[in-house]
Amino acid sequence: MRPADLEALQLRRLRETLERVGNVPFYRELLAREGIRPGDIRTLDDVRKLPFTEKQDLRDGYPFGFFAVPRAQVVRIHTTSGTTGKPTVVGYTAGDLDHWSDLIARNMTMVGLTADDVFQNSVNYGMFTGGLGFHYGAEKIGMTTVPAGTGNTRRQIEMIDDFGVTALHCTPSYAMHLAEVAEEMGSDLPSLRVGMFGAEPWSDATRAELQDRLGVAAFDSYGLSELYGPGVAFECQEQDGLHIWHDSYLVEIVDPATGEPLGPGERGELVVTPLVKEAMPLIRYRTGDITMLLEDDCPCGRTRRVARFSGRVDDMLIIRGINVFPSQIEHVLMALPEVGDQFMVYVDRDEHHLDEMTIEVEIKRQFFSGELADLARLQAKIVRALRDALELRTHVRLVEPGSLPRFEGKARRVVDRRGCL
Ligand code: DLL
Repeated sequence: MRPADLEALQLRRLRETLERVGNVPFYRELLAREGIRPGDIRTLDDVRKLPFTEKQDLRDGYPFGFFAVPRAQVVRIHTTSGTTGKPTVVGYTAGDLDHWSDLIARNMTMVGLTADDVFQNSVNYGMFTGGLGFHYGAEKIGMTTVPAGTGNTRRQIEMIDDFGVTALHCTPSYAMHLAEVAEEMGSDLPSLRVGMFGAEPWSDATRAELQDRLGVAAFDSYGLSELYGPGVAFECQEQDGLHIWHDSYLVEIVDPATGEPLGPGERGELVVTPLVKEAMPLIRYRTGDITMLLEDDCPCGRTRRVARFSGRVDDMLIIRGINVFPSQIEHVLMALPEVGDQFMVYVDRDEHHLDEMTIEVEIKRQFFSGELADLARLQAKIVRALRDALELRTHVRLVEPGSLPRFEGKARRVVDRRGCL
């Protein structure tokens, strides 16, 4: 689309969204309080006149308080994968499901998949949006779809081999585990060529490792249940930033502390106004996810991208006054050749009320010699690499390969025990 046509479409859809949220008491009251009418939105920049919607607002509306259509028109619900309290419920009309699967189909087409591919969907098929979301997108482009779900990893490897699976979708954590089990089984998965990984942050070092061990081109996939699920942003074959479907999502990056807009190249919180959602339209939804708009155009010819996500605003650990994202730790560890696939991070407060970070790191079998001097040298090397990147002294404990937990869905690698004293 020409940029002017795209902007006109976005503006029209933004106004329609404002009309639709009028059916939700929360928004009716909020917009009345702020004195905003749909007619006040004359340009796309006017979106900044609108208030944000926060995750807590959605929680307060549990279960169906944010539905903008009668319940009879809601044909499916999913929930967010929060760990504490009640989840957020998301509703879909038949039109929403059609639009959502269309977005996923576009993403898969963007990375070169067609009806000739065999697709294995190795994520949870329950309330998590990754399962049914990718499933219907894949069927829409006519791929032969294997609804594998998670678990029974050896069987998953057999299916990839027996069915000639060419494209795989799972979390990067589970992809690591699949690679490990395939190696144990002596299969190098010759049919696989595309991996679509997402639902959690992962680094370029992990990408390099997955591409090498699974023999795929690995693409990053981003989304969240509140905005349908996966399909909000996706990498193209350049593997350099994620494209957003601007006909469906209006994006802003804001300073998480002040809410003020940030320009290209400035990292902040992604705020999204979905432009086509019917059952649960939202205004300026604060995703909590940290990224930035990229300045240059992508060689693929599609416009505007965001950088890979460095984590969530609320994932950031503050250790002795220093901000640390778990993704930075992953980046350092995965770039070290001796380090295996898995690590865990523990944060404690010592008797002097100082924060201590301990990182358990699995070492690759060939480096786990049992020679104490070698292990001590390796431990010192890891401590140094972490200190250089994080500007923080950490404790590193080397552990045997296979001893840390494996994750089938999203990994939970950080255990913050500071509140437990
Ligand atoms: O994780 C939807 C999804 C499924 C995305 C499959 C991609 C693939 P939720 O369970 O609601 O939805 O969790 C959404 O996960 O706010 C981010 O914090 C995180 N997240 C998702 N994708 C990425 C990614 C699904 N590619 C939350 N990089 C989001 C970093 C991600 N974080």
